[in-house]
Amino acid sequence: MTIHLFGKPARAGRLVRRYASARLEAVVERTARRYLVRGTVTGRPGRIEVFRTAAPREFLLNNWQSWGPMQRVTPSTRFPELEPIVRDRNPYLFSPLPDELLRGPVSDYFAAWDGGLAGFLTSRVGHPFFTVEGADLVGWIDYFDAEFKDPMAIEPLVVLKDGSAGTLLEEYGRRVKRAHRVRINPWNPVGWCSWYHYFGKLGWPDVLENLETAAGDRTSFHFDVFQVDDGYETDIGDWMSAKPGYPGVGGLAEAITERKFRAGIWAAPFSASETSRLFADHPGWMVSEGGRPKPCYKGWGKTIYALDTTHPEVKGWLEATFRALRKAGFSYLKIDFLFAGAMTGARHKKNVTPIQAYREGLRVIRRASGRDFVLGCGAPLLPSVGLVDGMRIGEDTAPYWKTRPSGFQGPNAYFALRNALMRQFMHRAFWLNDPDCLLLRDREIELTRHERELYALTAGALDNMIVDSDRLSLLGPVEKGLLGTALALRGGRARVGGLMGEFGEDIYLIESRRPGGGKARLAANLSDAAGSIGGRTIAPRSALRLEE
Ligand code: 9PG
Repeated sequence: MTIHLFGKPARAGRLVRRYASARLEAVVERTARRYLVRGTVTGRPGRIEVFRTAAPREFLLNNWQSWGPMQRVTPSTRFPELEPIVRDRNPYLFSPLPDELLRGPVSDYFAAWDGGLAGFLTSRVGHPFFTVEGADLVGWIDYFDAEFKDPMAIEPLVVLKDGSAGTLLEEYGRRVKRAHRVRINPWNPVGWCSWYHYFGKLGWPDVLENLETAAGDRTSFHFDVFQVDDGYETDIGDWMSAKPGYPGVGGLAEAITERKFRAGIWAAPFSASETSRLFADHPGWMVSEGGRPKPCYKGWGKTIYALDTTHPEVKGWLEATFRALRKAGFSYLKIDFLFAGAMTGARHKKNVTPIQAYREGLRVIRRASGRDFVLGCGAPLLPSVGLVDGMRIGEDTAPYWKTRPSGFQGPNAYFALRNALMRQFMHRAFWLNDPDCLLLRDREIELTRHERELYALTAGALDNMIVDSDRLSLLGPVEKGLLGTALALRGGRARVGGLMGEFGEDIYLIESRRPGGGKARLAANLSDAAGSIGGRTIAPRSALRLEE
């Protein structure tokens, strides 16, 4: 692989580059199997080319945030061919980069293929990404319009060769872990979440009913945490104010902790809706453009603005809000729509990149949350490493496999599960992976029994977080048994084979080294055709446990 670094053939040693308005100094270390590039930049670098090589015929592309895909692409894959999650209304959701860059494939943070990987180890200041230019794969760091008076460390780049894409991703994961000194929370949660049965219509009686059911059968449900999702709050931004019919945010936590569960709550802490009290009281707290709050995205039928996390009063408010939630009794905090904190726009602090601003906000939440469990969602991935305990690593699951009965194409169980397989290398390296909820019910659902089993067993074999989202009274012995089986599969060191299509399109093999020795193997067929691994046939959309 011929490599160019900062526009010239790569060689070990020091290098200096002068740009129109910036200066870069770097050190390139080289060993037989890798390059490591570190350095500093001063001035106003804008978008700088770091890396260039011949584009591989196929590679694994990664999107910058939780809900975006990781998927196998070719250099000619066009951006709109990517997963059809609701991106039309909210283009910003999928990238902090301007539209003209998004016509071809854009891979954020890293690109991996059989035989090679190029990946940035951090995103603390800049946004690192890869594009395809003609026949080249090009790695960039975007510094937006920030200016650095003093030398600023660039995001280190590692280039690895020799090995399958899967093996190289695991090595990249270990290096990212080391670069952030990540400490993995010893508690790998098991819990319940309200969203995928009740969605926004969650009422207080629903909460009580499920609490009673969970508390009444602890041996089947095994839940440590009971998490109330979106639906309890009066508006986006007003997190301490529960809807009429609820006993208040404090009463909600109390009802849960009284029944000896950890209480979990959902919030979108960097978002404020146009109708919220937060926005009415503090329009000056929002990221702005032309002196006015800049709309960030549409949601809940409203315009949503992004909080300026560099503003001292916003930091004070974030700190106070999370301390208040914990004081009320919550100790599991699902923080969602976090990408809003990294929107481009004008902020109180000048000369910070959107990524620095995002991390300032997330650090406040991390500090205010102490040792309680923080679950990131809708979050820029690499900038969050080291600041959250768990992370959603795919888009939302759904009570149907690919298409809604209405024909609507959007988030679905298939995309969610595929991302969990693709991003397994992040598990216990970046954080604990949240593959999104298990849906086990056999009524009020479009998933077949095999599809539900496939999801649950895969999440278990991957050793991921396990959170069920059902009306619990709908679960019978079979469904409860499946939850138990999924949980029993956890606890091993799991790796995924098949990321480059080795076993056929959308067929994966999970190999899990058990703590006491021995290996468990699960074949996961996400495709619509039968497949085979080691002579065993695996039916479409189903999982098969292979003997040790
Ligand atoms: C609550 C939900 C759940 C879910 C989260 C997140 O693009 N969109 O319009 C979009 C809407 C909702 C969404 C993701 C994307 O889901 O992932 O688990 O908490 O919010 O509103």
